Amino acid sequence: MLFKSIAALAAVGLVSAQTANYTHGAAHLKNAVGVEAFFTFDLTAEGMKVDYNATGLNTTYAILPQVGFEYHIHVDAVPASGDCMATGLHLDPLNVGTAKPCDPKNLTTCQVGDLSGKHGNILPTADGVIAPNSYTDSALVYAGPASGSILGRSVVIHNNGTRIACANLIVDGYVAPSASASGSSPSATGSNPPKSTSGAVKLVGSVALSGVIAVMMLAL
Ligand SMILES: *[C@@H]1O[C@H](CO)[C@@H](O)[C@H](O)[C@H]1NC(C)=O
Ligand SMILES: *[C@@H]1O[C@H](CO)[C@@H](O)[C@H](O)[C@H]1NC(C)=O
Ligand SMILES: *[C@@H]1O[C@H](CO)[C@@H](O)[C@H](O)[C@H]1NC(C)=O
Ligand SMILES: *[C@@H]1O[C@H](CO)[C@@H](O)[C@H](O)[C@H]1NC(C)=O
Ligand SMILES: *[C@@H]1O[C@H](CO)[C@@H](O)[C@H](O)[C@H]1NC(C)=O
Ligand SMILES: [Cu+2]
Repeated sequence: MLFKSIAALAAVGLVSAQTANYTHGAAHLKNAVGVEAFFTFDLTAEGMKVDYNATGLNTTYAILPQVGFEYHIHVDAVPASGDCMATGLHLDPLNVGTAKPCDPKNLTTCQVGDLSGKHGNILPTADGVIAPNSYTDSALVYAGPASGSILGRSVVIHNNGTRIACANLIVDGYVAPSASASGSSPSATGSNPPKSTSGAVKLVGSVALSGVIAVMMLAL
């Protein structure tokens, strides 16, 4: 029993030790009719720096050109089929929901994944170009899979609600847990409350080492 719980702690710690070092991720969206967008996510001392640019968001798409396009981090990865509808809801580990619109002046009203709600819609020029731009968002983290991190997620662009392009957020060094590893799936957040394991996952670094040592000692 003791061994089991220490082993579990060590496993959690190991996951955190691996995730603690992630600093760079990127999503490259491309759809069948010429929309192409790049988003990069770089961890800095100030928070997550998001850089982006896009082409092809022209009048073919701009149902509401004056409003531009919404985009979000969605909880689930894009399946092999490329179906953006399969990416689930916005990343929302604090369960803010969408009943009230996101007020960028009061971030507690915004879902973590609602990037356009917090930072504004992307507004293309008449020829469909989004010039390179960036901002820093400290709500975005590369922490453990159950903590609302952006590991294993996707980026989706909408046109007046309709999902027009999506891509996985590929994080350097991160390999998504296999489908069989149930319970630690990145899709665990969404609009649901964070899983009860999320507190444990926040025990990072030192716990990993002490847990490993404890297991090694017990195993002797
Ligand atoms: C994380 O970074 C530290 C310091 O650079 C390094 O020693 C460690 O091996 C890295 N861990 C992983 C899992 O890459
Ligand atoms: C919109 O972009 C697509 C893809 O680049 C292009 O084929 C089309 O001609 C463009 N339409 C306009 C009105 O610029
Ligand atoms: C758009 O972003 C990608 C990825 O960061 C970059 O390689 C590319 O040069 C950027 N395009 C422009 C026009 O800046
Ligand atoms: C921010 O939004 C929350 C949730 O709706 C609300 O309780 C709080 O009063 C708001 N704060 C400000 C300063 O408006
Ligand atoms: C935008 O979406 C809303 C809600 O679905 C819909 O009522 C409206 O007609 C759409 N606007 C356009 C210009 O298609
Ligand atoms: Cu979305």
